[in-house]
Amino acid sequence: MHTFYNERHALHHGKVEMFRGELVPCFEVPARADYVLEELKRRRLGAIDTPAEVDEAAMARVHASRYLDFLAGAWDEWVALDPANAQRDALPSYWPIRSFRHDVLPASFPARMGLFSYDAGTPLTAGTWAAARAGAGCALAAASHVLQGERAAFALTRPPGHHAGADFFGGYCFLNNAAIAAQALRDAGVERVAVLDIDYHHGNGTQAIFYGRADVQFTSIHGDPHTEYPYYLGYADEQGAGAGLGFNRNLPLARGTGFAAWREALHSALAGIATFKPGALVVSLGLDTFEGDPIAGFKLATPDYLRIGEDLARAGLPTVFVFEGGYAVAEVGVNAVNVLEGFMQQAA
Ligand code: OKP
Ligand code: ZN
Repeated sequence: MHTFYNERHALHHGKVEMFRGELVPCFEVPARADYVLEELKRRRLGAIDTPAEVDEAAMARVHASRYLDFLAGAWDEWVALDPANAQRDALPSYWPIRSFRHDVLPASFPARMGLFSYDAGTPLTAGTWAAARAGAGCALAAASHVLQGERAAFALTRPPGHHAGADFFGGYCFLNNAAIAAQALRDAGVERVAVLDIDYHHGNGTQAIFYGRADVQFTSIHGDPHTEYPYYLGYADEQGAGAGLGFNRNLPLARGTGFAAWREALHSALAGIATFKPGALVVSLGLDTFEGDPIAGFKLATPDYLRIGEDLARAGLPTVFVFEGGYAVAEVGVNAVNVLEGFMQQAA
């Protein structure tokens, strides 16, 4: 399987995230991608390419222009507030919840940080924009590769993307790589695209982007939002709206769920995807379902990821894998590559 990777991911390196009243070291670190890359090479999974510049127009098919403009200038605005900010990550402190206006773009940078975000755990750094754009470029290149007739491709992206909405960041995510890939597949003529999100956390951004649409079906297996991040979305009764009604499916599972029950949910998800008869599948590939993950609660073991890859291959669809979460850093490479290798062996 072909991998698309850009070393610019490492330009996004947050120092701290707000957690329970204190600033703690970031879980989403560059080493995550390094471990996956090393494992891909060690197991000779296939060619590893770095795409050329990202197609801005493809990003703008998913994200609002005022949000992209904000991201492009955010670091410079942060440093302009105080030169000493160059040594600090930018984190939001204010959010316009119910009863506040969202149409006015405040001149204040901190106010705009809050307008375009939903948590204090997602630091914006000097290299965030460059890294996120490079990641989106990898997702687009993987989609192109599949459009050219390849069975599958892998976008090794970070920061992750599935929590990012059309105009907001959060959950370590800035640009929604999976949504950008799905939209590119649609724009290239694939009539129906399925997105399957198997990260531990509900892909609230991806869901929101496609919630009103019947041409992109979103399915997610994740920790029950009653207790798990992102808390405010990901419930089973969210089935889509308007034309999109019936094209959104959430399969929340209790914290502590092991592989047998998780795999039943996967089979149910794949059955629903088959009914949709998509022309392509985008997998938001989070590995934080692993039993050793420091911020998640399922109990999948390393060999289980081979089975997941095999099950995904049995869907028989052209498949774009997009890397999302997974914070047991030393194990994330083996677990990710197990999915890809299981897929390849079953697809062969
Ligand atoms: C991103 B992805 C830990 C609290 C959780 C947000 C989790 C974002 C996960 N300090 N903070 O879905 O893997
Ligand atoms: Zn996650």
